[in-house]
Order: sequence, then C-alpha cells, then structure tokens
Amino acid sequence: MRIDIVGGGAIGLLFAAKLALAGQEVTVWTRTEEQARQLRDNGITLEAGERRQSAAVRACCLDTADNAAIGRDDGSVVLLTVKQPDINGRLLDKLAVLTQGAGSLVVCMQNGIGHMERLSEKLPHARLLAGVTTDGARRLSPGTVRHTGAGELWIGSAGESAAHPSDGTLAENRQKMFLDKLNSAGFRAALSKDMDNRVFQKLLINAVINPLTAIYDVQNGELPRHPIRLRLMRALCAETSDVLAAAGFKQENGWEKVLGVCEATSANVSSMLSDVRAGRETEIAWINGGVVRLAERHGLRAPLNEAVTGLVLGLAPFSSDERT
Ligand code: KPL
Repeated sequence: MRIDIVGGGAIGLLFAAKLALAGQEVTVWTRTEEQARQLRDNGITLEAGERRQSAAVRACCLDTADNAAIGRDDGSVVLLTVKQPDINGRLLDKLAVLTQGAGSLVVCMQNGIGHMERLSEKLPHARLLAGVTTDGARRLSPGTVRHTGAGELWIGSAGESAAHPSDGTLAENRQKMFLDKLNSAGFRAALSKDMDNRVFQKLLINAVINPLTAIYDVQNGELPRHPIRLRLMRALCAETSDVLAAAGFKQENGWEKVLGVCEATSANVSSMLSDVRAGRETEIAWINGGVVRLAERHGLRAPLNEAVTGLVLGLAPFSSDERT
C-alpha cells in the first residue's frame, strides 16, 4: 500500500517518519522544491525524548510535479496535513490526480471546518475521512521534527462526507489496512463513528485557545493565568458552545476540556500564534470564521467569534506598500 503524505509541516513529517521507520513506502509531497530535495537527500530526522532516528522517504514538490508522476492507477492513501489556507484550487487539482485510482482514501487532518465540503466537491471519486490527532509535534527544521507528546488519532467519516458514496469494499479495506499500519508504526489510531462530535470538540478547543493566544501573544498554559483573559476565554467558550449545540453537537464539559488542553499543552505555542509570529496566513477564517458561518446558518449571531476573527486578521503583516 502506498502512503502519500501531503504537507511537510510538523504533523506531516511526524507521520511520514514513523511510518517509514516501520517499513512503509511513504512519499512526502511538499510545497517547495527545496524541502523535497532536502528530504530526498537526508531523510527525516525524528527526535523523541533523547532519541534521534533518521527515516528515508521519497519526496516531491506537489506544485511542480507533472501529473504523470503524481497519478496512481492503483489508488492511494493520502494523509492531508497541510493547513487550511493551503487548500487552494491548485492543490485541489493536484489531489484530484493523486487520488484518481479506484478506492483512494484521503484522511483530512485540518483544524476548523468548511474544508471537507470543498474537498468532496473536487474529489467525488475518493473516500474522504476526517482525522483528529492529539499527538504533539514541532518542526525544528524542514527535515527535522520533534515528537513532543504521544496522543491518539481518530479517523472516520464526518459532515457531508459521512453520506459520501464510496466504492465500498476497496476503500474500506484500505482504511482498515491503513489503521493497522499506523498502529504498527507506534500511533494509537482507531476508527470513530462519532467524528462530527470529535471535529466539533476540537473546533471548540481551537476556537478558544488559538485566537486568544495569538492576540495576547502567550503560550497555551499562560492563557488562563490572567483573570481578564480567563473571563474572555470563558465567554468565547460559552458562545461557541451555544453555536455548536444549535448545530447538533453533543457536548460534555467543554469548558473543562479547554482548560485541560491549556494545561496539557502548557509549553506549546499554538499553531495560530506561530503563524502570526511567522507572518503566515492563519486558520482563523476556518476556526472562528467557521463558527460565525455556522451561527448564521442556524439563525444565531456569534459576536465574540466575529471580534476575534477581525483581530487576528488585523495581525496580518503589513504589505510593503502599506508600510511606506
Ligand atoms: O491544536 C492546537 C493548535 O495549536 O492548533 C492546540 C490544541 C491549541 C495545541 O496547541
């Protein structure tokens, strides 16, 4: 079974390295030629605790590879690890080629909501699954990743893709085989029949922690340590929970879970704060922007989600024209 990992960020490198070390044939599809060349030449260095291992992988730049090199007639298992802003028309066209073979499977690991609909429109032939992981990883360089915490991976159908027609047995067999391979590679991976709730639960956590850590420029653990920040966290959590409840999300102890993640990932710089610090586009439009759109669909308003969306968009670096 061929495994294609799309995206050379922390999660992409972590999965690629561990699967390759377990003997799987893995191809990493990167955004830049430079990273693909480095991965081909030196492999991926995986750090975990005091241990450093090197994993050999195939690597190619997805944007510049020609379609003949991308297509897999025998179908593919794709782990889509790129961030939301990278799911653009060009990437969707390339994914359509990568998954053209019968029984292709795409596991989507993004934060936020809205992307599964776009992917299912463009990839009607592939089986789309949502993936939610609590494994922690930090990319130290384009070829080095640190596994910062072992977690769990849940995969399964979600949203409109839950009703997505598939070719049944072939894709389902691949799904089972893929889970086996993930578990043999040391991940704790399982199939979930409750993915919508898992996706919404992750959305609630990201909708509170990500924008506020980015706005206040603090690590996850520092966020609740200040009384005013704590008040804002609680208010954003309550508003988001109400929207998710209106959308049918069964929730239990949402607030406690948000605080638990702050504690468990206390030394983390959230993905949104890292994007803001690096001047990259953030996932705000799919996290809090996604909550605002969901609220509208259910006749509600979500003013705090709107406010943090505006503030994080305002943190985008000025273009050189605006600076002068
Ligand atoms: O998923 C995360 C992120 O940073 O995107 C959390 C859970 C907030 C951990 O940092």
